[in-house]
Amino acid sequence: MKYTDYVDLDYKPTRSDIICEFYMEPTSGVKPKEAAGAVASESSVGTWTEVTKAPKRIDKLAAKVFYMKQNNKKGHYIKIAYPYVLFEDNNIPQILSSIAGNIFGMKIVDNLKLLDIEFPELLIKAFRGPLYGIKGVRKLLKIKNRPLLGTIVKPKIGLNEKEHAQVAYNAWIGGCDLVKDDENLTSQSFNKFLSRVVETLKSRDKAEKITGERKMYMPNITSETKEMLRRAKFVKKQGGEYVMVDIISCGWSALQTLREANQDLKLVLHAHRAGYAALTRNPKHGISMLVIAKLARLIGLDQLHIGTIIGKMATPKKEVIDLDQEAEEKMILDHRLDSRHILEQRWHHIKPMFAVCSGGLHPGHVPYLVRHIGKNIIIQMGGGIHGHPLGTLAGAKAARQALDATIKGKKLREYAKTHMELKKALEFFK
Ligand code: CAP
Ligand code: MG
Repeated sequence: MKYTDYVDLDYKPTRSDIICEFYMEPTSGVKPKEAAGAVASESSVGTWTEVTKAPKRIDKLAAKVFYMKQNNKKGHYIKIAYPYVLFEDNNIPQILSSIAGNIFGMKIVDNLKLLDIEFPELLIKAFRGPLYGIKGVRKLLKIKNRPLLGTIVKPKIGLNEKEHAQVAYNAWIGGCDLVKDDENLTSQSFNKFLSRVVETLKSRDKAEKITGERKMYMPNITSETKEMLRRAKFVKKQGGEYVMVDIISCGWSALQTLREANQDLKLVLHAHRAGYAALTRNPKHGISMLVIAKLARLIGLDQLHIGTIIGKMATPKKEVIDLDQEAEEKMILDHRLDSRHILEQRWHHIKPMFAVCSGGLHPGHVPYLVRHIGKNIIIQMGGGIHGHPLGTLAGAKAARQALDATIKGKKLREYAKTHMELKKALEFFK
């Protein structure tokens, strides 16, 4: 088959096809159909030249470009349908090696970005999805429908175990529901994982007694896979309910192993996405955050950082939170659009996932986040709490006051008149 044989704009995908949408820029001198066919060929059964005497039946396994729309002078949106048999059930690495593998490096395209994957129910059935999901987390925390408030212990690195536990304690007493380790804190010489977990869970138990609220600690287990499982088991044994993992650094295979182990561990899995922007940030090349979010939900993490639109990390608005018209139509293809962000939309048996908004946030941002992303979110502030002029305890109080005000429909400035910590925060974080 020649590259252009992989293009069939009359093809109607079957219910069992996997459908991938790409943004593609053919290299100069190459016709769009030739480039699109090359992407479909290389990501399914073909290569740069015909294979002599290949069994004819293999042509039936070829992926098909069934949609092409020029989007600008060089760029095209293309959709490719892949026969389900090309993929192995429950094997994310293999799926990505196909539809997100060699094709990014092909000379025939100058740019290529995998924007979305629509999985058929046949493939979705092979995955467990989140163990807790939004409902399970809310039940655990006994928080019915307001956003959850979290913080990241700061300084992100350098505190010893007791100092870490003290910062966490102040954040919980001030009003945070969740406290997490930062993405690059694991088990360094100055702060060993095991003793940090013991110290911080002791603080957590004290904070629960004093506040009468459930408080959760999310220790970062990111490490080699077997070690990660050992650390998760330790957390469970110590009475912890959560672990956090850097999903991009650990890799999809490790996440699938962790999710399998979690059938017995029954921990809430918090997905930090450090490193994601190496894949997603270039709007013309790489893999979208939407794809990363779908894979994380399919595998079965319970909570995922998705950006904040307003914070310090750049997250193109339409990718995961505000679906634009075309994206909304696409969403309706595989499930009814019944919410504002992809992680909580209905998806066969796969439970909805909590969206985590974090990165450069402070109490003044709370109304905007709730207005634009809804209540099924976790609002996390690191510097926005520990950078408060009166310190962590006041910072956590200010964040909780901002959340209380928003839920009560009160303007922050109004509420700040009777809540000193929030007043200070609004003055300080301009
Ligand atoms: C936030 C954070 C998170 C970012 C990651 C940080 O701290 O701890 O890792 O939120 O970005 O290290 O930057 P601040 P994202 O609140 O002090 O910014 O959530 O977009 O993946
Ligand atoms: Mg961080």
